[in-house]
This record gives sequence, C-alpha cells and structure tokens, in this order.
Amino acid sequence: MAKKTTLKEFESVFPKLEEDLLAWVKQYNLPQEQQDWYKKVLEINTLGGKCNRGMSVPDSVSVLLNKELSEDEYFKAATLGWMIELLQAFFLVSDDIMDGSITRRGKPCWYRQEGVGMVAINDAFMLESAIYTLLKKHFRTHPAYVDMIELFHEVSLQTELGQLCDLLTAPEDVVNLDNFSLEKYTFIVIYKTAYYSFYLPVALALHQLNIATPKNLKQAHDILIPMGEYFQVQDDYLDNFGLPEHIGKIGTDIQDNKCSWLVNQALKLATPEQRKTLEEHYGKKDKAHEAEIKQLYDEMKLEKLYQDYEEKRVGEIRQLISQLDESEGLKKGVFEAFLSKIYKRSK
Ligand code: DMA
Ligand code: MG
Ligand code: MG
Ligand code: MG
Repeated sequence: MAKKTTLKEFESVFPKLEEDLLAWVKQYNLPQEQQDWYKKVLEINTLGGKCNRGMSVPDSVSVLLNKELSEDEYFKAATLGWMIELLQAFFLVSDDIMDGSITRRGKPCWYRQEGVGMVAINDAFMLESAIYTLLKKHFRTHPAYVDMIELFHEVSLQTELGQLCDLLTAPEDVVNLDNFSLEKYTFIVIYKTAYYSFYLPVALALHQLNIATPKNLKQAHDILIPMGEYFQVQDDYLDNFGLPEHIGKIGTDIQDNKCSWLVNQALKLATPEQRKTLEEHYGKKDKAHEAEIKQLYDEMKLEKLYQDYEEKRVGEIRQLISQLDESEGLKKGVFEAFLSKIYKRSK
C-alpha cells in the first residue's frame, strides 16, 4: 500500500541537501560571510511553506509503486521534491519583487528583510542554480538525468513566459480593462503556475521510476494542466477573499492591476454602472480605490460564483482522472491524491 509522506518526514531530508549545497560552494573558496548568507537564503526562502509541490514527488512515487518507499527511494523522491521547492523559492523571491508584495509565509518578503533589498535578485539566481547542483550530485548516473535537466529547463521557461504575460498584462501606469480576457487569463495561469506546480512533480516521479513514456507524460499533462489552472483560480480568489493571517500573504492583485480570475468574472457580468466602478478604481495603488473594488466584488457575489466554479471544475477533473489508461504504469491514485490536497483549500 502507498503511504502519504508527512511534512516532518519531508523536511527531515532538507539538512542533508543543504549540507551538499554548502559543501559545493565551499570548493570555490567562497568567504565565510557569503557562505553564511547562502545558508540563510536557502533556509529562509525554501523552508516554511506547505511543500505541497515537493511532497507530491514521494507521494506519487509511492502510489506508482503501490508500497511504502525504502529509505533510498524516499530520499531520491524527496530530493527531487526539494528541487521543486527550490524552483518555487526562486520564482517567489522574484515574483514578490515584481508584484511589490509585502509578506510571504507570514513574514516580510525576502527583498524587504533587513540588509537584503535588491541582493535578492542574485539570491533568486542562486536558488535556481541549487537545483542543478543537487541534480548533478544525486542523479548524475540516473538513466533519466538528461531528461530531468531538460524538464527543469523547459518548465522554468514556461513559467517565465507566464510571468511575462502576467506582468505585461498589468502595467503600473495604464489601466485598460480591454486588455483582459479569459483567453489571456488561461494562458497566464497555465504557464505561470500549472507546469511547475502540477506537471513537474508527477513528471519527475515518472522519470525517477523510468516510466516517463510519451503516453504517460501526455496523459499526466492533460489532467495536471487543468488541475493547475483550477489551483491558480483558487490563488486569485484567496488574494481577495482569503485572510492574510491565514494565507500568510497580503493580496496585491487589485492594486497591481492584475488580470485575475475575479476581475475577469466581474467584467463578464458587470452592468454599465459596475463597469464604470471598475474603470475608476481598478489598478490604482491606493487602499481607498481597492476598497471600492472589494465592495463591488461582494455586491456581485463573486464568492458564490467561485464556489460554483470550484464544484464544476473539480467534477470535470474527476471525470478526466476516471478515463486514465493505466497500461503503461501510470495510476489514477496519483491524481486523486494531488486533487485531494487542493480541493476547497483555504490557504
Ligand atoms: C504566482 O503568481 C506565480 C509564480 C510563478 C510565483 P502570483 O503572483 O499570483 O503568486 P502569489 O499570489 O503567491 O504572489
Ligand atoms: Mg505575486
Ligand atoms: Mg505574480
Ligand atoms: Mg496570487
């Protein structure tokens, strides 16, 4: 029987990987002060999250093998999982700078912490390169080594294309609601979130077990991309309707002029009067304008609209899962486990 990993188990692997990374940079005679900085960057930005993405690698491997993992299997799967958490740390450090965010995981964003500032940009690059250091150290002789490297590179590019579209659709100075559309929205969320958060963990699990056949990868893709899209809709919903103390971050989408799920729904349903309110108050860096939009969202009952969307979308995803062909070793349980982690999440 498969066994679900716990955060505690997963986190217990991190110190070993941190040690590997510190030993690696030590080779270059990096001065002690910068070694200490690197250690701090790794710990503050990689630890303290929910680790849903990272833990999905050992969880998927365990379902695929239908057994509790041996120590070595678990270590390998968790190492791949931590690489996703490093990729996530790299994206979040940069995303918070670009979005002008205030808090992350209940603490000030890294770039806002004392003595950091724009050094955070270089720190983000170091978080990314840590992935390839660990891959080399632990998977150099794995038959899928090159595939794994290529996968990380491709998924990174896809995420960056999503971020590009997210940022260019939300200029700081000109608010033009005609720029938003559900087609653009779908591109943004699939690329900025679904690939790295959903496709990547399962694709890595398949590679670890050498069953990443084209058919398995395609089937995983076709379920996980819609699941990731749903996940980012949740993120957009929580940006406005979630409690900052609970989600660990203060929403910025309205003031940032983001092409969010909520504003797209509002635009679709707005009366001419409501459209005017949106034109007047959306995307302005000011609390009072933001409050007008929040009030409009309540008036338009977007919370209920979201709940209906959630039920419908999850039904569709369950339908996709039920049609999975398991003949090449992929299992429905992989997707069921992933979906159950995010269904009705409140953070
Ligand atoms: C998340 O977009 C995408 C990446 C690649 C981090 P976002 O800005 O909505 O994320 P958050 O709400 O966590 O700042
Ligand atoms: Mg952000
Ligand atoms: Mg962003
Ligand atoms: Mg968000």
